[in-house]
Amino acid sequence: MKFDENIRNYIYGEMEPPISGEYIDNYNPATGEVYSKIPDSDDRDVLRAVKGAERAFPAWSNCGVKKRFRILTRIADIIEQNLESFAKAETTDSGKPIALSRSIDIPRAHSNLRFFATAILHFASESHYMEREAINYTLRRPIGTVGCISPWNLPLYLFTWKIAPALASGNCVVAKPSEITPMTAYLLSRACKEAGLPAGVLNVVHGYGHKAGQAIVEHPSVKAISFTGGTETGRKIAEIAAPKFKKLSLELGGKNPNIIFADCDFEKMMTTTIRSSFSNQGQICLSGSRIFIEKHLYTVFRDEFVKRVKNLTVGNPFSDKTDLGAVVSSAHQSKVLNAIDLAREEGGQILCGGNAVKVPKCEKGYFIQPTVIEGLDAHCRTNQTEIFGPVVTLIPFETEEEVLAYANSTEYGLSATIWTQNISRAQRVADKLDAGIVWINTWLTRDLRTPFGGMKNSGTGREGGWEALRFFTEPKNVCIHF
Ligand code: TXE
Repeated sequence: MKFDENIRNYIYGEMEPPISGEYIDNYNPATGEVYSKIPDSDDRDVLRAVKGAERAFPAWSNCGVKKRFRILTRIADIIEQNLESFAKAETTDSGKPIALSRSIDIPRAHSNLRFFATAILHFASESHYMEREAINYTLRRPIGTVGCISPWNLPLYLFTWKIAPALASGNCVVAKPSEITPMTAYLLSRACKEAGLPAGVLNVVHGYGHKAGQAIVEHPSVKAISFTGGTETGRKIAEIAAPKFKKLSLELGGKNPNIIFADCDFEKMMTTTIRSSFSNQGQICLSGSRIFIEKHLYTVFRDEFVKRVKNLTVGNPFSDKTDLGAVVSSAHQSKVLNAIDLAREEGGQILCGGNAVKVPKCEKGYFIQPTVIEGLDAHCRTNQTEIFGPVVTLIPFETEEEVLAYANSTEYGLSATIWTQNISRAQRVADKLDAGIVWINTWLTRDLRTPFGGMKNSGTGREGGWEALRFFTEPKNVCIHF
């Protein structure tokens, strides 16, 4: 599959230019150069996509789960067979190391499709028996046309995480990937054509969030929105969707605590904490950006952690030696560097990193050194705001109560990690954390059946497993009197 070409929308089974005829530059973040063009779509393209979805819905929602299973599995096979092209496209578009695209992003994309293709074969609804009087059974039918809007940090991974359950449960989808990383969603639309997905079942409209994205949210025929992205964007989407009574699933930002007790398995904790801090340049909503360390381990932890972070290689994303590639855009690089400046102003000491990096042959790319900061209060802005880059802070603590108060002090509540060999303490702390996902002695171990999402300003609703299939279906109770 070729990926270095101009992108088209995928509407009612056809690859189409935007009605405006306008395009957005698509940058390679490692070189700072424009390498393709993205349709600058608007409400007219969205309208065509919604009409296409509405035409396709009666047949798709009634074709039977086996047919949907077969087609979604075929799309998964095509992605898997073209893993290398998809991985190259993902790395070129996002700046992430190629090893990550090959081993995580693209395999997870075909797993998402297979997971929900098979899940729908097993999906069942409930019945409620009223002794000798009546029986209720719950029908779960697809909603109709639904909107899926995804971000740039895990482009195809999160795009498929939304569209797979939506399609498997019989909906037709109008989807928009991030305008910053649209290429693999475009390749996916070509894979859908090849796999024989009927026209209009999936429509991919490219373009800006405030234009194409907002038009999807506003359209009265789009009955549910599944969104992953920034908390402010989530708020805007909720403001538009709530008065129209649309179903909403919002997966937003995080400022996740990584809580390290002195009795942890030190080596396992250390290697995992390097990953949870800097994988994907720290641009993962589940990254453990606030590291809390029990006081009498603090110095040992800090010295070893900083030593290992200094050994990480920031480099060309296509090199196998690279640990951290480029951050996703010039604007995002400035945002992260400004956050590091704020940490300095707030009195933080930069133990390593703190600056942009010039990478040979990628001099115009958007690279940042992995950055470790200490000496900041848990309540300062640096420790309360999502940075979404290769930046972590270290904070010592003495008691469980103290660290729980720090951990729960932000507006977010997405995930948390606990490191301890004490099983009672692990469960006590897990129980009291305000987080939708808690990992004990691990990070990012994912079972696709589990509920995924956050508390507080990290979002509403849960994705994954039955939760996603329930979100994308409308329950109807039928009561039969004896
Ligand atoms: O994301 P946006 P941004 C966080 C992270 C980052 C910040 C901002 O802190 O620095 O959010 O990132 C579409 N109506 N996360 O601004 O804008 C947009 O086109 C409808 C956390 O780049 O939220 C894209 O497809 N759609 C996060 C998607 O929303 C709109 C991942 C996400 O972009 C829209 C990414 C609108 N009005 C950033 N405005 C996570 N939870 O993993 C934008 N969009």
